[in-house]
Amino acid sequence: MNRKAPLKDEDPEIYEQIQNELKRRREGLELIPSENLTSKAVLEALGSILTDKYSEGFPGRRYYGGNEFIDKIEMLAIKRAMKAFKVPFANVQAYSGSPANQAVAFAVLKPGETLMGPDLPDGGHLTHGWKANFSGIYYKSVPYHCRADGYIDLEEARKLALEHKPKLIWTGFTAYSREFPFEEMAEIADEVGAYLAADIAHIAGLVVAGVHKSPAPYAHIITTTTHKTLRGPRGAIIMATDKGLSKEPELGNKIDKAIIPGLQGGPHNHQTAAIAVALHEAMQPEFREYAQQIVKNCKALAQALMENGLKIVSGGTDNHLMLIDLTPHGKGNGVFAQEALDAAGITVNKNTIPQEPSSPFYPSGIRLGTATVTTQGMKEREMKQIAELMAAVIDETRQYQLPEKKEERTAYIANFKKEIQANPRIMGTRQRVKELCSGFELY
Ligand code: DSN
Repeated sequence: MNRKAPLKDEDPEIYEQIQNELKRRREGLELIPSENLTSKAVLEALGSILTDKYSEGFPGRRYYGGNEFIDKIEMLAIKRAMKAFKVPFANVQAYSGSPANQAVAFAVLKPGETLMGPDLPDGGHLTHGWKANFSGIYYKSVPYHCRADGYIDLEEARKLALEHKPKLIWTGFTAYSREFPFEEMAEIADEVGAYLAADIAHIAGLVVAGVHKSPAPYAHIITTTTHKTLRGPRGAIIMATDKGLSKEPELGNKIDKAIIPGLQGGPHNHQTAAIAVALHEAMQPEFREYAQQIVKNCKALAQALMENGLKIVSGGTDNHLMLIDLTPHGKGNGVFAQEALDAAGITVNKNTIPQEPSSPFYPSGIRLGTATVTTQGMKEREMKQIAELMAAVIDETRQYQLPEKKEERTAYIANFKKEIQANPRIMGTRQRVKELCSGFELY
């Protein structure tokens, strides 16, 4: 072992797989809406010596010595978060989005109390109350849904809130392509005296850039990851708004305490520094243009996909993502579309659609977004090309239908994958994807 050797000499096996991943990204289109490409500066902070330091506690009150500079870094991250999201309190220590949401529940609920959140198959997150998650096990969870047209069923949400009187209501989705109705959800939360927590993980970059309405005037608490449209490292921020602090002046302290000693130990200081860098970048004028282009690209892609005969949930998008409803091809066909697109070098994820007729593991839709390709510099012209490439690939999956009998599915899908690899139209598309990507730099 040589502690000073570069990775490629010290651990060639890991180095090789990183190079393979880089090649995969260079030759393909990354359309997963929760991913992005961080800047060199973010990567530099993330790969820095800060990873070595222990600093349990908060700036000015740590359990370890030697935190003079760590304190400055964390304060910069906190101040930038407060400025970017226009809030009076921010905690930047949650390791990622799920722990952030867990900390919110821990801060404002006692075990067994009631929370209400968007149901997972309708675009909610595991931590919004899903039955197999801590949020649905340790708390009484009341899920609300989307209507068949893809929009949130606010009438149902209000009815459920009045009936169950939740103490915490989540708004915010991982697979919702329309503007989040913060104002309407706040009316419901206020009517029953609940905390309203807005999980803006997906749209955070759009909110900072002013391209999506901010939840700050409406919610009491805001959580976000930092690696989606915000284009930072993996990580999270928990914020309390003015409205939140007037409901509960101790809300910030409660959130801090939920993080440590409640749930976590030492913060990841390299991650905190990289979050600070990403927030600095997100407040530059170029980032606003970037966020505007994400949405323009997404609308152009949705329109072109519909012109190519595909069905988009809710008939379009207001943000960075959309869902393709594949039920016209068959129930549970998301798995075929994801695999075939993967074979063609187009990365998306299979996803449930509102009122899903199949299951989360074999869903009937795919989810895609434009944050990454926009970072690469692609515009509306490329979105039209991507739509044509995707439609050609999805067309090749029409002949496949998910077997009704569960025990037949694994073999059927294995055979489908084999046939896809030998499909000339899909392999031809793979070549065209590679050519398209060669004109756009990743890093
Ligand atoms: N896994 C994230 C997403 O893809 O949206 C949510 O946590």
